[in-house]
Amino acid sequence: MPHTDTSTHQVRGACPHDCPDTCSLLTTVSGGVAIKVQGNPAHPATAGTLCTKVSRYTERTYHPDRLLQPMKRVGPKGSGQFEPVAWDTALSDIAGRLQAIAARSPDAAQAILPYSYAGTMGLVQGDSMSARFFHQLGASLLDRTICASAGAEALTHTLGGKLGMRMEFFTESKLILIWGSNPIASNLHFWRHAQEAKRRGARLICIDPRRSETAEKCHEHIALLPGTDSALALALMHELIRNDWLDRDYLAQHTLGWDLMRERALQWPPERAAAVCGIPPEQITALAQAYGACRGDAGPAAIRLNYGMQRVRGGGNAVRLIAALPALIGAWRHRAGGMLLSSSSSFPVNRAALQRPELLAGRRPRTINMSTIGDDLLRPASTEFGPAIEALVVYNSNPVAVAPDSGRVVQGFAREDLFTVVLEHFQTDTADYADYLLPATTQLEHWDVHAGYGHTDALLNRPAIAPLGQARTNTQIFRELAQRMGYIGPEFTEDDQALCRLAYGDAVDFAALLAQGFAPVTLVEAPFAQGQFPTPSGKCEFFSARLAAQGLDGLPDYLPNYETPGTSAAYPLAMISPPARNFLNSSFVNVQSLRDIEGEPLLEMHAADAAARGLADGATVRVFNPRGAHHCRLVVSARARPGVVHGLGVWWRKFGLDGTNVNQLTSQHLTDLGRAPTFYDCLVEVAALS
Ligand SMILES: Nc1nc2c(c(=O)[nH]1)N[C@H]1C(S)=C(S)[C@@H](COP(=O)(O)OP(=O)(O)OC[C@H]3O[C@@H](n4cnc5c(=O)[nH]c(N)nc54)[C@H](O)[C@@H]3O)O[C@H]1N2
Ligand SMILES: Nc1nc2c(c(=O)[nH]1)N[C@H]1C(S)=C(S)[C@@H](COP(=O)(O)OP(=O)(O)OC[C@H]3O[C@@H](n4cnc5c(=O)[nH]c(N)nc54)[C@H](O)[C@@H]3O)O[C@H]1N2
Ligand SMILES: [Mo]
Repeated sequence: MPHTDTSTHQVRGACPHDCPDTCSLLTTVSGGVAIKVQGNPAHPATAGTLCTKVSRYTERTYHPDRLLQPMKRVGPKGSGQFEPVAWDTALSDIAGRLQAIAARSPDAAQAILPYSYAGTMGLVQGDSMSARFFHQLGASLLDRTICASAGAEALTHTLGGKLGMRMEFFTESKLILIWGSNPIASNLHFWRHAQEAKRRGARLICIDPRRSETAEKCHEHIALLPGTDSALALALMHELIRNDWLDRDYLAQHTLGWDLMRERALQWPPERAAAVCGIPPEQITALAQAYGACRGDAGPAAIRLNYGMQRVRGGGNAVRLIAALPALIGAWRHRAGGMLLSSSSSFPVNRAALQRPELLAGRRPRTINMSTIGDDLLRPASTEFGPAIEALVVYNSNPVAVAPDSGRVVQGFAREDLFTVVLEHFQTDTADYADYLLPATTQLEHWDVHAGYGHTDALLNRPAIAPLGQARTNTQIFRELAQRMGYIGPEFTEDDQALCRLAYGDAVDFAALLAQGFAPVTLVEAPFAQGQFPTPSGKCEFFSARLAAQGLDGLPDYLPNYETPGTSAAYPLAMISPPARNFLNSSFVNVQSLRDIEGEPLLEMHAADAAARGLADGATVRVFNPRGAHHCRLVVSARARPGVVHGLGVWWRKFGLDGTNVNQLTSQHLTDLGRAPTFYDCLVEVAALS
């Protein structure tokens, strides 16, 4: 039917992407078609601006390659050949396949694995009806470690949760350490506050192996080797102690284990750390002086820590040490002092109401770590592992592109005996391996409610347009699967608006969400000014009895990378693979206007490393290590320091020169805390492609 609706109106929504900014969106709809997506000027954290990616949201939504009907595999596994199939046929067949596995024995459903991450951060389309469905089924549980769990666990064991400074108060800080974070690319709305602080006279110091877009705009850049942040933090403590730049009163009242921490830090003079970090010792002493000078009225000093620095073996310990620094100088006394990695514990989300874990009814399915999906898909049945994985249902994630050690991941997905269902917007690298590929709605087409991990406002997303083609919401797909499986409880028929209301219950004003699209959660301004850390001791825990009880070191320490620069003659270069600015993990890689900006998969390398290998700028190179090889374009760049190369991610493999991306090189080793991947702990060699 042709559209008869010719009106133009604006709909309030929320950006669904995995980014600390969680913007409030205004979508202009004309004649039933979304014609523009803008930042909501009424939302203080968004302030009317969006990143380049999300301002292209209509290009993504109406992309000619959008999946608009269910598809069934016709070619060999992985060939990406499909034919259209009716929804009813697809859903009945999928339900039948899952039921046949589950029917074999009381715990046979563990052979089914749901695999999802944060393609949408929406609490409803993220994991609500899907979780209910898999709980009722008794499928394997998923350990969602791929991004943030090392840092999350570290914060919990130090400060008591994913809590910290409020983003807007960074404008009042006198010194801002931007540590393992590239806000211009990945946290744009924070950068606004940092710039305002700079205008008011604050000093900005960036700690990052790469001379990022952000690093080049700070007053100083400390280009340490990847995975050496703990050594730097210990040496900072050393200098603060040696010079007595301490807030002794704060340490005495509000911290636990200071004597032990002090003793350990005193083993780290700047010269020792400098050798580990690959930087001059003077840079460390100057940093300590700047930080120490911010005690009392001369401050406050703030740290914007981000996830980039925890993707290495010792990532958890590094976050523990950095999160402990503000206590040494009493920075938490001020609302503009302290640190922020994630604010997500500030949100009173009722996950149990959304996900209904009680549907497990006493069963205890095993948990599979999403970061080792490569190995786990290839594991045979055993008493330790349980049954081999026989069926995989993927939604909100693109593991074939984003999970580490893709050679193994691809081998697993290519198993002819694996039954794979993928819910997607596009035929991604993962979708290529589907047996059934189901078209999902985008954020413009469904209801959702959001928490964030940068600012502290809850958001509501109203649908702006009707679902395109035959696309269905994730929730609707799981409601219909549940019905075909014979799950008749009322929890399997609840609609999306009801689920939106459940997410916060009475903890957030839903009327405000409906009226303006966002509502702040209630918080104090300076969370730890009087201590009151939500740890077991109520203090900032240098020493964690909980970690010690697990047989781990109760005190944080420097743990060298699994693949430490300088330890391998064959693979002398450390490779990190932070995001390309115009992609969001592997999302947007297929949006032409954004891919045109990024060009092609690139490897940034310092001129000295290029010269030593006889490589010229623009050469096609082979990047390799024992796990595999990846071909891409070399950029000889001042962004790289000697010994470190940057393979900007996360490209779709199918857009790569040789059908791979950087994850062909990354490993399945896990972090010290949180069982997270170690994407930036990766040695490689680079050669011309002959
Ligand atoms: N444009 C864009 N924005 C994004 C994303 C995206 O893909 N694109 N991804 C989103 C997601 S899911 C996340 S988790 C966040 C990620 O954003 P961040 O948490 O900021 O993490 P990264 O971008 O991985 O890395 C940040 C910086 O850390 C540096 N780094 C790498 N290794 C080390 C190290 O060992 N020590 C130190 N000190 N620095 C290191 C990198 O060079 C990079 O410049 O951003 C979100 N925002
Ligand atoms: N080498 C390297 N690898 C990395 C990283 C890195 O820095 N370097 N970063 C890591 C990090 S921090 C993260 S968070 C992970 C991210 O990995 P993922 O969470 O897998 O994120 P994306 O690659 O963006 O893929 C999300 C997919 O979900 C789909 N999607 C979005 N909304 C919906 C929806 O409503 N319904 C359905 N069914 N699908 C939807 C999108 O189309 C997209 O294909 O990647 C990790 N991988
Ligand atoms: Mo992430």
